[in-house]
Amino acid sequence: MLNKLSGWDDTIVALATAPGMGAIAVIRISGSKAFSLIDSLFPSKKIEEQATHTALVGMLKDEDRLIDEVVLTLFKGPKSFTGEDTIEISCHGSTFIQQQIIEACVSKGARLARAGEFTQRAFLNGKIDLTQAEAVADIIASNTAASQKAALHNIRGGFSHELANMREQLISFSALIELELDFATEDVEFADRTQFKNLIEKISQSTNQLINSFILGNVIKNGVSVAIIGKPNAGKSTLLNILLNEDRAIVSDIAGTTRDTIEEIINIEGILFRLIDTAGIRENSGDIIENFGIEKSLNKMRSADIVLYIFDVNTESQIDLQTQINIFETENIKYLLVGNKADIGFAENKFTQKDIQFISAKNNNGIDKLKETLFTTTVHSATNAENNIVTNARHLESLKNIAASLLEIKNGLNANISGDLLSSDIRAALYHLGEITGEVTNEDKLDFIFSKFCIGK
Ligand SMILES: Nc1nc2c(ncn2[C@@H]2O[C@H](COP(=O)(O)OP(=O)(O)OP(=O)(O)O)[C@@H](O)[C@H]2O)c(=O)[nH]1
Ligand SMILES: [Mg+2]
Repeated sequence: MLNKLSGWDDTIVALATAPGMGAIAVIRISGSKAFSLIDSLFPSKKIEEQATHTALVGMLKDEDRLIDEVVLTLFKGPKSFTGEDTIEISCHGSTFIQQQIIEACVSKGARLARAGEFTQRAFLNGKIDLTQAEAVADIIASNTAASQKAALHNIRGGFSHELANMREQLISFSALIELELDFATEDVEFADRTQFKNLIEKISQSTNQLINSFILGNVIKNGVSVAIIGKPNAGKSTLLNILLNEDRAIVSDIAGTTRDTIEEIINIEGILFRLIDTAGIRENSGDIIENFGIEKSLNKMRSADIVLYIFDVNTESQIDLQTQINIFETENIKYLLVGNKADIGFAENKFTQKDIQFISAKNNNGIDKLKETLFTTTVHSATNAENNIVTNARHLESLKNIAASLLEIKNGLNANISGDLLSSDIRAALYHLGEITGEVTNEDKLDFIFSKFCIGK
């Protein structure tokens, strides 16, 4: 597979740090010519005679022209991230110097790296598997503690270990079944069917757990959308402001103040929550613009991950509240009930519904508890579990295919089908397992996966 990729033998160069000016910048060069190439730009030491994992300080020169004083860090293949000879040049952070160094490398025979090409080489050289490569992209993109934690776990191979385990067990059974086929005339059974059934059951459970973890994985990666919904004047905008800790939305006692939706992000314990303040919902307000706003509120209500239904405890009737709950239930919308304006005296037993969070948005009462409930209902305690979490849609697709193949195997075992049919189902499951870690993949797919990286990674 390796030599089919175009430009695979080239020595590549790219800026590894963020573009723009900084105190220092790092430029990375990888490939068979990395050492000889830098040798021609670094007169003070013979690079090729240095030990791996050493750092050298000296002047970088293109012929007679001085470029910068730099620190070179040398990594000889295969003991490098890419598995090839690699040099990292730490230079002064001016964009001019960065460009000069990259140009000098290109003039000596390097090529500019494509997005993700360093990580792609690490994968192709067997240094990491695909899930780990994709975790590199995730960790660069992670913007909360929780998403960083999930990506780090995958980079260390947590997810791959679980898959490798499944694969090994399936392969050993598949080998026994294939062996039976060689002795087909003698009607022997090397592979204990009951044991095999148990194994398939166990693997199905792990697969399903991983599939379910995607919902959580998605929350960690992309955050949770929260629509604040309610009648006009219920206190939606007041709640948004207090959650954000700033006067973001206009608050007034005029019903129908908020017309358009307002979206802002807060971070609760490392998870991003996208709060959406909406126009108060009432039956035909008679105002065209307000009606547009109401229409938008209803759409937000249906597309959000969770709805905060906020009502004024003094004016909401028990029946109205129940009608609203029924709508959520029939439309399968996840919701929390928030009784606002609890600072004005009212009898809590006015409502028979359970799990109402009573708050005063105006006086900042019950808000911390509300945040906590919002967090636990959407993220639940699993974020801290050491379970593997699937955050990648490509992995989810393969896992679903694995689950389907496992079901075929299970049905086959129950129907006592012949060994050769069974073994083709096992091969299908193994194929999809390999798809995730990259043992089975094609070039187009690889290019697609790595193109999502940034240059220099
Ligand atoms: N007493 C009391 N008044 C509140 C509380 N929260 C909001 N209010 C008042 O209720 C009125 C309406 O508040 P808003 O936040 O604008 O209500 P809204 O739900 O955004 O209203 P629309 O945008 O018109 O749909 C304002 O006068 C607020 O000061 C509360 O907890 N207690
Ligand atoms: Mg409002």
